[in-house]
Amino acid sequence: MDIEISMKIKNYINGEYVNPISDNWIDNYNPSIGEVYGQLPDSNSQDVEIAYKAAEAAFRGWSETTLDERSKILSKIAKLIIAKLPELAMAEAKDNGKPVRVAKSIDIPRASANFQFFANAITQFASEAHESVGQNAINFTLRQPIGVVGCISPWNLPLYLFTWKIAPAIAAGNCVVAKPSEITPMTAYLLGEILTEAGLPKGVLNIIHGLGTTTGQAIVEHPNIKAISFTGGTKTGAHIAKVAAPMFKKLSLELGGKNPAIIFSDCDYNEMLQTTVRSSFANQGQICLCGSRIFVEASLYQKFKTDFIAAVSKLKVGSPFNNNTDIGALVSKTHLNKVKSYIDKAEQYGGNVIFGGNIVSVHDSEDGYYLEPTIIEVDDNSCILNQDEIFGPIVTIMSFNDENEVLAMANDVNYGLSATLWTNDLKRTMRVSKQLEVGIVWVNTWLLRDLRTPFGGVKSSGVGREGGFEALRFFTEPKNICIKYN
Ligand code: TXE
Repeated sequence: MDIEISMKIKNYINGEYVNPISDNWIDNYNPSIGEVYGQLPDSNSQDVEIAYKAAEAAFRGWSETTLDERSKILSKIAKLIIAKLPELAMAEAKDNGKPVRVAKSIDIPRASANFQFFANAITQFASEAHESVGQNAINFTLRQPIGVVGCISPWNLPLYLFTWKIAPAIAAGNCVVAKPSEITPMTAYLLGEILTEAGLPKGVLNIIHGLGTTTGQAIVEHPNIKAISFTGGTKTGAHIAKVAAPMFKKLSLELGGKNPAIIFSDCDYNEMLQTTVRSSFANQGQICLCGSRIFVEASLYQKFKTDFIAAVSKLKVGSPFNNNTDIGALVSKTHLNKVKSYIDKAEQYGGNVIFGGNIVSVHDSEDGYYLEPTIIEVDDNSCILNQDEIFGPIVTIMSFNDENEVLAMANDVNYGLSATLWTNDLKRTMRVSKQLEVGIVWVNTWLLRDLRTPFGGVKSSGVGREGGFEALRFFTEPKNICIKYN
């Protein structure tokens, strides 16, 4: 695994690394220094067709491979990811700008866990039988793999989210044409050699690189790719839904979030404070689950404001390769500009920047895309700062007076992915959790993940659920078989 050289990433099709047909390439940036360090294929619909054909040819064999054999191969992939953890973590940090410490402790272990989890889950996945009593018939449900499916993933948690889709897809017996984000293609590229080493049959998983509007679009438009699992922006998700709907494709869309963190004065204060710093700024705030709207009960508000600023001021912005760094580089110059534009217009949008807000110049990495963690005080939840998904190291804080008021504000947004609730009142926990319009509620914690649970959102945060058997249900087609027996 050589990631040091300036290199050309290749597509991984039918178990081989290949150049794009057009021989067109896209520059790949290292956001921590703002420089091009390699290139990736600018694949087109011909490349997608070749990948599709390889997947189609592999499908019968793979779908008939025993669960035990599939499970063993997935486990082997999981082990090889761990064996190559240091190189993969370095590659992720270089490609994405995230602290290598975070890639080592979160991204890469989770990519491995995704394969290990579905290696186990597929051996436990079962379907239902219904005896039609009095009619001498038994119905049972076959859950068959769909065929060739498409998986498209974003740049914020590159290998973590890429594998979150492809592991259940192949565990369930499908073959895959997958596209990582063109902004962070490196670890998906490196996965190719792991798949080969693990003995995954050729064609089962094909990894194509390129732009969303060409490569991604070609996957979504392909008439025989029958299901699309997508994680990314809400606008892109809406576009994909529009393209896929007339072809009646199965769709799973995990989109943006604008998640409330609701803090009641009876919470465990220190734990809440520590976790809220993390839920605000982990991964430079570039996680769809980050709590970007913080609502604090009025009686606690001033204390929280003071302590939160003090805690955030201790976060170190710096090179992803420095072990003390808490906040690395944002993923791209375009993204940095987008995030910064909200800070520049904060006042016009009804906010007051009370901490941070500036671009940071990091020694020896002056052209990298660094931004201070930023806290903006607002007093109206309907302001743009509380309505748009900014997806960077920015949070807003505001106070509330009672439960009904905060519930109304938490729900008054287009998104509905997750919410965090801080309270020790059990009755309130249940009342509020039931009324929050989201797919996930964390109470007195954040981003505590059990891979068996349904994962996804409502409203503009998406359609469908990933995780556990939900993912295996998505990647299979149920067929009812009714047998009359007399
Ligand atoms: O994502 P895109 P972008 C949010 C975040 C961010 C915004 C835009 O707010 O600022 O989305 O980010 C592929 N057909 N999230 O523009 O474009 C693309 O190549 C098929 C939230 O970078 O949605 C990439 O592989 N595919 C999010 C993937 O879609 C297409 C994580 C995601 O990129 C396509 C990232 C098309 N027409 C951004 N156009 C989350 N939910 O975690 C693009 N793609």
